[in-house]
Amino acid sequence: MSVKTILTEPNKLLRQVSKPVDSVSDKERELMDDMLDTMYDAPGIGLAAIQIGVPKRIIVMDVSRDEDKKKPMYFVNPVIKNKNKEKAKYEEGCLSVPDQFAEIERPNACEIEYLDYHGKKQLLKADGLLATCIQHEMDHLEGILFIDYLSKLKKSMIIKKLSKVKVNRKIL
Ligand code: GNR
Ligand code: NI
Repeated sequence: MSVKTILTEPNKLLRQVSKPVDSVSDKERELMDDMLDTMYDAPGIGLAAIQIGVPKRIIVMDVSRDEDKKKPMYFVNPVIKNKNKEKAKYEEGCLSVPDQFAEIERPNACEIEYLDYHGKKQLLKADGLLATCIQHEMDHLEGILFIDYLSKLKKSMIIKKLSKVKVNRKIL
């Protein structure tokens, strides 16, 4: 179990499409453990494997926001089966786009089929924050970031800011 470095925009790896996992073995479970450590350390409510540089279709989440009652969730090869036609707006942030937030509109509920920590097939009905977060994470598997939904101007301003922050970090 260890905390990994989270990649931040601009970084080409974040734009890679992640590959499906053949089967959930100890190697994948070790990765999921590291992802969960990294997510709690950040702290965040979700993390996709590509955010620590691993292009596999694996996501961890915990939307419980309760230090004492942790509810880790693991998703391998998730597929959205059903999206609600109704939309909801939610103020989103991303560990790979540090300190930037924007309201993003997405289907307010969805159904996801996936393999769990033990490789067992599961179906989950999600709404509210859970639905928002799983859709945000599944975008990462396609190389999509929430800033891609903003206007060209807003997006380029954010990327410019993040590039400057990176340069400053290297100098200091
Ligand atoms: O920690 C996170 N919070 C969050 C808030 C609103 C919508 C999505 C998220 S996911 C984010 C962690 C992250 O970047 N996951 O990829
Ligand atoms: Ni994110």
